[in-house]
Amino acid sequence: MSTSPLTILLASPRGFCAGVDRAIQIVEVALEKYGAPVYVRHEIVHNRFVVESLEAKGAVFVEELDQVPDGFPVIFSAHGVPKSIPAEARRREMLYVDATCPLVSKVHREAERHFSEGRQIVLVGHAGHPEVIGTMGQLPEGTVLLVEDLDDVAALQVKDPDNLAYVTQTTLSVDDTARVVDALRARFPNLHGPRREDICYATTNRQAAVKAIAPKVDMLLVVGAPNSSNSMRLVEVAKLHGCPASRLVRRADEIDWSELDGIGRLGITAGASAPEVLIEEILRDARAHRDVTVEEISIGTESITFKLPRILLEPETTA
Ligand code: 0CG
Ligand code: SF4
Repeated sequence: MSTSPLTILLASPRGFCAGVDRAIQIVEVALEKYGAPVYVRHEIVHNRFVVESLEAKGAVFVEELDQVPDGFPVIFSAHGVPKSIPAEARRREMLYVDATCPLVSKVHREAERHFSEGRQIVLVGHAGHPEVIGTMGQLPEGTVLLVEDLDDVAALQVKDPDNLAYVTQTTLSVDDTARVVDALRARFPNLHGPRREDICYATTNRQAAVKAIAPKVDMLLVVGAPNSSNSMRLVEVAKLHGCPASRLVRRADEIDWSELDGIGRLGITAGASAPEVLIEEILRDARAHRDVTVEEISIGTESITFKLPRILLEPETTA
């Protein structure tokens, strides 16, 4: 059987970031330390494969704290939680571990600092995303104004234009956010906030890697989940930078290889919550259908790692 050649360009960096790595490790270490079940509020990261692997080890995923019975440990997902959640956990004397990414916590502290300095805060982000709910929930209800796009900036009503600060979601499109922040600065020249935005290194690097590959391929697959903000942004970036035939795939079994018959060059990347084994699965299937050559296109390396929360490192005290 002769198979036609397919060149796969693999983006690098791709896949797990330091915050995702840490969050998954938190669940694993908590399971070892406390024993199953350990409850997790919201998907620890936005990936079904990760969630199901942890479920197999004894993690139980819920959406709200009131679904966790008294007396069991609970972990908060990497996306962050409103202040009311740990407050409620303390009230119920629950043992909780916060797996919020340190780069999301940094944005929470920025928002709090601006608020304590008397500024009103604008959050650039996507309504309804758990990170946005968590960041807004760092401050009293109604104090953070959410803007999603340029129209929202134009319509924004603020208390005092000279006493305004902004923060952003960490997983946005770098280019779209630059436009929104420019528009904010144009309307409010005394706007306080980061020089550019609060988009994390992982989001920035994965978008840059996609920009390097998109113009060179006929189709680009982003391995990730539809509720993963950073993954969905990679699909958009690829489409805007030379590869209109870009799409999200959750698993290898979603790919119909007969549809790829005319494709000679295929780009592949993965969102920050998608494990590398899902890419390996796709490469294995690709080799079954085509004569594959893999080239990795790297725009740089990442070396950042985050420590586990202290509570997991301390020996368990017995009464
Ligand atoms: O990209 P978002 O914020 O939706 O999260 P995901 O779980 O996909 O990845 C990084 C984290 C946390
Ligand atoms: Fe942290 Fe960025 Fe990873 Fe989110 S995508 S967990 S902010 S490093």
